[in-house]
Amino acid sequence: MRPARERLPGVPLIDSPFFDEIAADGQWDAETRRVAEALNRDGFAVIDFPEPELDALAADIAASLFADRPWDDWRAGKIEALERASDAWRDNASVRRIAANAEVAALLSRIYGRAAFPFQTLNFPIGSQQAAHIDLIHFASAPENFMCGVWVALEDVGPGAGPLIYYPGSHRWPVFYNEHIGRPAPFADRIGERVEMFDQVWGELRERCGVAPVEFHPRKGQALIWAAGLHHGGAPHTDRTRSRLSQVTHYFFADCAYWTPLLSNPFAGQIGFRRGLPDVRTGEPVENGINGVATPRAFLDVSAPPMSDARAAGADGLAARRGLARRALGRLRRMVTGWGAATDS
Ligand SMILES: O=C(O)CCC(=O)C(=O)O
Repeated sequence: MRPARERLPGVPLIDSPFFDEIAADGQWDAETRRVAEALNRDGFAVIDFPEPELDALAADIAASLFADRPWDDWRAGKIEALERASDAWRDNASVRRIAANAEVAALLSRIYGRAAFPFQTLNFPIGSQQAAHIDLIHFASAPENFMCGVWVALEDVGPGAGPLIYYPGSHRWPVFYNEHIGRPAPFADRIGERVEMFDQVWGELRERCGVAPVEFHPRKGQALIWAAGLHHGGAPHTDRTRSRLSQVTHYFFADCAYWTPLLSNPFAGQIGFRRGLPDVRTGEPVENGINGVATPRAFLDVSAPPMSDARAAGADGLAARRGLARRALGRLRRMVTGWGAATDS
């Protein structure tokens, strides 16, 4: 029989039905195996973030990203939240250095079986207080589950300081997308429309499964890796004498198509592919493709979620989409077969 690692190249090793054999085959060092087993079993793993300069990076992030937030108003209860910093890696070398950590990428690559790359960062000055959710509705891959988050505490986080929460084992629960919950795939510029439908079904699922949330109370420098399907969020930040400086870096893995289920209904022809997805380490875009075959541009075009103003402009949305589809399929056919006159460009 083939070695267990080679049987399903399109399934993350930590999700493989042959995981026990993979974990026991001696190719992982003890720490890699511990992390892989925790992710396989629980959907999360805690590590010490391998960055000797973390204190200095944390101090720089606090000063350069968050010093000018209205802290006094928040502490006095005049405002409910302080804005997080999205994709600060583009301008901030400390955020980029944490996201680009080579040891973390190597660890993730070993346990998933494909090369990991960071594509997004979020930095928080206080607890996100985000309702529990799964990242998969924002960040999906085909083949599936080649995505994870690495959340690192840039200071000690205790009860009351809006800690991260998670539901152990929830990465094994079924994953629901628009088509399962009856949510129409929205226009590209209305991604948030009826998103509460997901909150509702996830809440019902958690109640049905009877799993209680666990708070993560890390010391500075501890990190939690979560699998794409793990239900997680942020607890209320009740102690306003304390901040909750932290960074999450989101990772995908090589040789996948990357898409946004919130914007998609694939078999109705709408797929929110992630185009121009950056590799944080280089800033270069990562292309969509599977098994070494690039997703054809015409397919990316024809399945792209339309903007709502396609209708407002007077065009019938469906007719516009059909015209686009005809032109794109013509291009695709010519690309594949070399057949067909170039009459439709
Ligand atoms: O930091 C938190 O409280 C939650 C972050 C989160 O849910 C995410 O990045 O997906």
